Amino acid sequence: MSYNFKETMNKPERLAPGHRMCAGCGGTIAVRGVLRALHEGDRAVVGNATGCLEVSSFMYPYTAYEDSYIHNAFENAGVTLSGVETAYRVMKKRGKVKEDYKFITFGGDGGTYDIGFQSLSGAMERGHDMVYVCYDNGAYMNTGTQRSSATPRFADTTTTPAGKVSSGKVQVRKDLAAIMAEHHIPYVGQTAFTNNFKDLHTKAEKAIYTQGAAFLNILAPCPRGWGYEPSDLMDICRAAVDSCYWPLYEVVDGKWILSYKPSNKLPIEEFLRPQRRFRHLFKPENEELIGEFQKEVDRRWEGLRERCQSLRVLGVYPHETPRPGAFVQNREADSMKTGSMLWSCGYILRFAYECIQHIDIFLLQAYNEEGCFVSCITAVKEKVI
Ligand SMILES: Cc1ncc(C[n+]2csc(CCOP(=O)(O)OP(=O)(O)O)c2C)c(N)n1
Ligand code: SF4
Ligand SMILES: [Mg+2]
Repeated sequence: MSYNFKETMNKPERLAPGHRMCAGCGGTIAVRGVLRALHEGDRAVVGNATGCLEVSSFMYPYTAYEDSYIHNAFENAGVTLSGVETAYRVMKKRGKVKEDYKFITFGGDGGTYDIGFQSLSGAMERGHDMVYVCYDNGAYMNTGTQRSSATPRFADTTTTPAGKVSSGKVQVRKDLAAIMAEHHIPYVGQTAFTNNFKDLHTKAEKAIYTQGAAFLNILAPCPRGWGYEPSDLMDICRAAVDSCYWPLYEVVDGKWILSYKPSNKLPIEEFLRPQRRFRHLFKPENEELIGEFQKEVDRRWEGLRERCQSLRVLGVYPHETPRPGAFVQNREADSMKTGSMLWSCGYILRFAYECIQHIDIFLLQAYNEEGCFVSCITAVKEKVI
């Protein structure tokens, strides 16, 4: 379904106001965004590992959740919801539950990358019909910004203080979305708050409505721990994505798909400079550390692009999911537009095959990421040449 910002934002809130998260907290925005992707009328059971989100949105007997909610320890957020989902399936089979439910667990990066990793891994591997959502603010924020395995290298945290003897965290961050993709589950998505929340909404909807286990990793900036003005949230997210520090991608049934390629890749300084946790990197004696940060970002970005192996197809369709009927109706208007979409080779061939059922000749030129012509696909009726 196409994305309508106004309609989406006007949906009734399932995380009610009145909770105690900080103003401008990325965690809350992530949760509201995911719950908004539930179709109206659908019920959900929400699980939540301990962390800022849990202590601030669920203080027994008060709750900010409109849906059923289970507070979990760090260690068992994944497994708790997998157990509930199993019980639900059994009760449904026996006719004891009539309604349809969705199962969504939220965890911070500390609770997900580190302490709850084993129960998350198990739940995903067993293939429960649930979504695990990590809101990644890159540290144990609730207890005072201690480093986690999601904390980026060189970040100043209370357990990796930058100063005379240290330049902040020593290690690079773990790539949890990639690790989850290696579980070969049906859906993995990595997203952030950009483009009017379209990427977040689309991926959350896919994750919730994909049958089987799904994992979402959401960049959730924390103004307190990162050290920036809450009003800069969207700029920080944009810089994270446009510098390729936080690439937007998904892995659908094992197929890696890049959701967005910046036309003008920003230097990493644009992401680092507005944040107090990286302030020390801008001292003259630390200049080379920014270069090291950049190298790591570039290395990972190249690796991701290789995994996605997508072709850029010029000539964009106004619809998110190309439909042959629409192609026929809009082909003239489309050919006037410029832009790009990233499609895999298999998808293009399938698309060509579908189109040719409706039109006589299908002609498509494919370009690689550098804009070089790669190949031309011509299809005449039911033959793809
Ligand atoms: C096993 C265990 N260790 C430590 C704690 C203390 N504790 C509560 S919240 C928290 C930080 C959670 O960090 P994260 O999961 O990243 O969520 P955030 O607070 O950043 O949103 C910690 C360490 C705990 N509750 N349980
Ligand atoms: S400390 Fe950070 S993560 Fe925690 S509620 Fe405040 S802004 Fe959100
Ligand atoms: Mg955290």
